[in-house]
Amino acid sequence: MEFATIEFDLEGGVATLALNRPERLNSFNEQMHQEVREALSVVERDDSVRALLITGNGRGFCAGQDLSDRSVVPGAEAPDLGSSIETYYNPLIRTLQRLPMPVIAAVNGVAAGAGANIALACDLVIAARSASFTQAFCKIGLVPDSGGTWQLPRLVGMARAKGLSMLGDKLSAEQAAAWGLIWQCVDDDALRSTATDLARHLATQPTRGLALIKQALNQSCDNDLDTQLDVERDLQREAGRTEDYREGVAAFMEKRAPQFKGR
Ligand code: T3D
Repeated sequence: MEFATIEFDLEGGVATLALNRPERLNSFNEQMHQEVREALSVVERDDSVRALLITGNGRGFCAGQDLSDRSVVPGAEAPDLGSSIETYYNPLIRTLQRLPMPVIAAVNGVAAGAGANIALACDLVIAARSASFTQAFCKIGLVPDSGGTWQLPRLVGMARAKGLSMLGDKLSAEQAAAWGLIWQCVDDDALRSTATDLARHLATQPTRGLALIKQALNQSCDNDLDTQLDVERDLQREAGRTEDYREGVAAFMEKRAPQFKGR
């Protein structure tokens, strides 16, 4: 598929989506929102896709909203940012959470504003050592969006969530990994291969089981233990009915490598 603002590729069960407006640090304009949405709808509909990798081209991962699309000249009517969030950012975050497969963010450079929180909405975040995360919203009078106010306290605790959100300082990839904000920080030249290897590995695993793990963990933050035990029972019931579960047990008993199909 041909796009102007992203690169999108399907190979060996892995979909790779690279944000591709490097001259603007891959910030989002409407066209990029539309194209990302279209690519993700392909991922959602295509049963052969078993892992999604999101990255950015150039020296940034994503700088959030393209601010040059926001008219702030004196006398201009204030833009309805709520409408932008409702139309674009919230559906994007909901899609990433809903996708029944692991979503990996390979953060190649600065991730700012919504760009940081789109990365954090992915299931596994790997960042290059030179990358950084900034909740840049406060510097222009805005509130962290794209799920930032939900993710941050859960990932790093309220004290750090408030510091990150109210100061907007850049957090290095190393610090982000040390704080548990992300899964892993790797050397710059190893980012793409590490993320691709991980995506390829996951695409050979029991994908439906992984999707159920994602569902269980995403729900857990809002549930008490009793409710979550019920969630686990129901999802385990579903997992136990998959072909991959049967294959996993059979392979274990026969002392051979399993061949998972994602069914
Ligand atoms: O509006 C709505 O729809 C509501 C939703 C909002 C969601 C949001 O994401 S709001 C937050 C928007 N993002 C920001 O506030 C971040 C703005 N960018 C920065 O603070 C810095 O650029 C960075 C910290 C990300 C990186 O700094 P640095 O020094 O590495 O790069 P730079 O020189 O600032 O940027 C390089 C170029 O990209 C530059 O263009 P130029 O001068 O070379 O022609 C810069 O203007 C451009 N750029 C970077 N970020 C944006 C951008 N252009 C438009 N929009 C951007 N967000």
